[in-house]
Amino acid sequence: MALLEVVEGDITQLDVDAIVNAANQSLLGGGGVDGAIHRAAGPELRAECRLLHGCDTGDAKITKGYRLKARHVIHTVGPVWRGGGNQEPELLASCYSRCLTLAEQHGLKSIAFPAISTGIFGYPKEPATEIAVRVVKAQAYLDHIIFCCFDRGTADLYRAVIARSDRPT
Ligand code: AR6
Repeated sequence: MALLEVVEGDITQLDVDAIVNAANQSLLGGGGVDGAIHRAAGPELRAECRLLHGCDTGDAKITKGYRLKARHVIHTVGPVWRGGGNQEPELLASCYSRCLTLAEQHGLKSIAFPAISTGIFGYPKEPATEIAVRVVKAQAYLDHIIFCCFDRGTADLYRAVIARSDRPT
């Protein structure tokens, strides 16, 4: 069972094998955590992303980490929240599982996730957190998984959802 950790702070500062970027389909940068990662990694990241020709919602692609402490960035495209009846839960779960699969395929043992889709893309935080915790707990390859939360409220929510998921049903 991997170590599951909740960290409050800026994902660009983490020293892990890969940080996950909550990107958009262009993979060419944006606001939120995407903007922060591109600023911290430097222009080489955008240059590599340009070669990837975008990414579908629910899928993920990997690049190097350039000026980041993290060795890689796994870019995933979460769903835009449109009320919940448009495959949003399945697509969000697919983001987490595609990131974990890519990490495994590249032999990576530690990964940090932001709260994908819960900022600009508007996914409600609690159901998004439940999906993140469920998918991550089902994986068996990585040693260390961090949920990197930008604020205290999000970190508290992750801790509560993890505690709930640890209780026998
Ligand atoms: N470290 C950790 N978490 C962060 C950071 C950071 N440096 N900055 C923001 N967050 P968002 P989305 C949190 O909007 O909803 C971009 O323009 C933030 O508080 O970054 O998937 C892309 O290009 C929130 O909890 O991503 C897309 O167009 C979480 O990260 C679009 O936004 C995700 O918020 C993607 O929207």
